[in-house]
Amino acid sequence: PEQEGSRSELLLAEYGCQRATPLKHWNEKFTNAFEVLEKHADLREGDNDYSRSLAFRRAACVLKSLPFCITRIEQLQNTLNIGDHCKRIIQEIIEDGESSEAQKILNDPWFHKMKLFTSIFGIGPSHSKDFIQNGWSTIKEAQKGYKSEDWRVKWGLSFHSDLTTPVLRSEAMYIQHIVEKHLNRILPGAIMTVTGGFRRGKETGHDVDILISHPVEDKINGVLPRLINSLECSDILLHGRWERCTFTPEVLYRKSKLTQRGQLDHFEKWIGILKVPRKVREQSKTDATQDWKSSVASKAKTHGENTAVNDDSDKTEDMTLGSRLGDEISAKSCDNGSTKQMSSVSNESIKEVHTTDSYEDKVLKAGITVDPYDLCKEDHDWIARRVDLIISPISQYYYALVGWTGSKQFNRDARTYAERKHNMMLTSHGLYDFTKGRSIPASSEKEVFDNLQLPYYDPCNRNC
Ligand code: DGT
Ligand code: MG
Repeated sequence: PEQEGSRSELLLAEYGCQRATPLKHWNEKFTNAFEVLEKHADLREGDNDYSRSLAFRRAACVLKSLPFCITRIEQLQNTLNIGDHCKRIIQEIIEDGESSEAQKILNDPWFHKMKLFTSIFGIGPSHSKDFIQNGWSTIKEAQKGYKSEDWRVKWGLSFHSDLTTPVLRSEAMYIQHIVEKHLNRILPGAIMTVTGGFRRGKETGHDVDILISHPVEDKINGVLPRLINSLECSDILLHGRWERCTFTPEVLYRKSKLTQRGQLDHFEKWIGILKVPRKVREQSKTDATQDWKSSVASKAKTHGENTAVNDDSDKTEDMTLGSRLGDEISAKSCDNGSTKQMSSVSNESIKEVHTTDSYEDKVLKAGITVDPYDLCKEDHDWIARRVDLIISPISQYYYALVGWTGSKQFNRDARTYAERKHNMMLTSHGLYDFTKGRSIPASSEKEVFDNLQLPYYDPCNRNC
């Protein structure tokens, strides 16, 4: 597509939440370098000092929202958030095609080891540094040498390969489809949305984030343990942890420090690991590519256009594909009686075992007997996938939807913007106006933006 406004010098708004930031943009050669620098600063400093990594992220965020490719540094003279250091890096990339500082990091074995170890679910920079101190440089060495009682680390180490293989959109849709079927049986009329990167248009992700609610305020109470129990009985659940809701009204106006990893919320949630049949992945790759190719080809033919920067023609294909595969696989597994092996998702095959235990007791016990270290040695026709299920009452749902859609930087900027510009506090639970001394409700995502006096940007333009 034509680059717009390449001749004009843009005065960009100060905060990322005030600008449209698409996934695909014009300045990848710069933002790729900034991503390396940001990651490096993040791994070095951790939560001690994230000002350096944030400076790179903010600069990248500005470049992502420019509707043209930077060719002269003067084009950035009116932009905020790009400091002298970042400008020097941009200048070097304009002249030499790459950043020597980013290249130096990419040639540093420490950086690669840190990236590898922090890719283990449950392992952060400080443990990774210990691993390197021990002289380890491979996952095998960490698996052999590190014993942890933390369930995330046990699963993260045993299923490292599965959990670091990017989740495809079709797999996310498959998981959505299954959770939806179980949920609808337990609570008809419940609403759920796949949020996170997939909602912003990403084709792959590291997990699947699902936000669940019900149009009637209190109806969602008590649903999550039943949902987990139902998934557990259908043998698609590997392991996870259920967290109770810790929300109190003070959460809405009690100021808490934003950390690098974001602000933790107080929703009831389940953080865990589900199985997805490998078939979903294998078939989707070929089918989705075919569907995508033919859809793009026919589009180009009829409209005489090429792929737009934000083309989402493949998403619908993959969504239907995910659900179709979900149904096909469940039908097959019921046919041949192998319901135990495959995720059984047809309504008839959803089993919920009622016992004298409370659902909470059942959920707390669920999966404890499975040892991931033994399980990972067997051959499987499934792949382990990280899933977050978040429960929100409808009164907080649209704030939760914005928060759980992200990106993290969009959230950070929106929260700082709310505080500095309007003396308000934005969280995933709501928006509190300190001047008026009350919280402001929202009954749509658009209303969240209106309440913040922000232009509405759809999720695919929140990729700061
Ligand atoms: P991915 O999964 O690698 O494609 O990336 P995202 O963007 O889906 O990131 P993820 O899955 O870590 O989180 C999804 C969004 O939800 C992210 O924009 C920030 C938000 N989020 C994550 N964890 C929390 C949390 O504990 N509390 C709140 N309020 N938001 C969170
Ligand atoms: Mg995610």
